[in-house]
Amino acid sequence: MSSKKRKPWTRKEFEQQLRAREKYYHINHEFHILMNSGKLDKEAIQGWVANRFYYQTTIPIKDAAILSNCPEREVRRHWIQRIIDHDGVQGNEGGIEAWLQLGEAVGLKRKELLSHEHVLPGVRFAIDAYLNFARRATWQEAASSSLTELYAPKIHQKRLDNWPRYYPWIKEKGYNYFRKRLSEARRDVQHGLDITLDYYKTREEQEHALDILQFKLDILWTMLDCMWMAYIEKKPPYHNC
Ligand code: AHQ
Repeated sequence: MSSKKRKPWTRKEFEQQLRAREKYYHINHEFHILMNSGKLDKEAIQGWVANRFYYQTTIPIKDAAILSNCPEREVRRHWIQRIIDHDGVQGNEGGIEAWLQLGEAVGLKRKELLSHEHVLPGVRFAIDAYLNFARRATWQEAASSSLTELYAPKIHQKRLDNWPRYYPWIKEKGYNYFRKRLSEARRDVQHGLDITLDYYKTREEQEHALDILQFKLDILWTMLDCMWMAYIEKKPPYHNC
């Protein structure tokens, strides 16, 4: 029966459907499985940090796109905190600075991250697709696409639990970002979840929300596929040209 005819999920059922997509979260990608079992070499860790920096710097621009599409002051005054968390304010330098510290902690220079010189083409395409989606989608749809963070606290905790043991060469200051995100992700996700559970009414709309979440899961998974080719297979684009 088409989703047009099926009755909408209850609020609880809808949330369960969103949470059930955790099985596709990139914590299950073999790149992260190798990472969290100590099997990545230094180049792979550095490559991941440098490529993810492009994602981190895109997040506040993505969130500003959502704000620019959102006419509701009540929503904007909450959502704007995400930009502050990443860009920082006087005296609290924020997540992008913390990620630069992570870069230095794994032996990269700040300018290597800021130049995005190590960003793989496929990683750039995936991240740019996320930004362009947020620019043209409704602000509610773009808010829903951030709900992969429902599953994020676990992934930050895994890094904090495993990296010091497996990668003793990484300087301790690099872990500040993951610690910071543990609490920020939980707060952000509650707001994104409330928007999502309120906005999609019919079953068809609810299924559309799941498609948006899957689109974002695909972005995160694809980023790691590109890093796998480059840093595990040692076959970056044009390696044999
Ligand atoms: O560090 C991350 C972060 O700041 C965000 C913002 C949020 C969004 O708006 O899409 N998603 C997100 C994520 C961060 N870290 C990722 C990781 O694996 O460390 C997870 C990622 C997410 O789950 O979307």
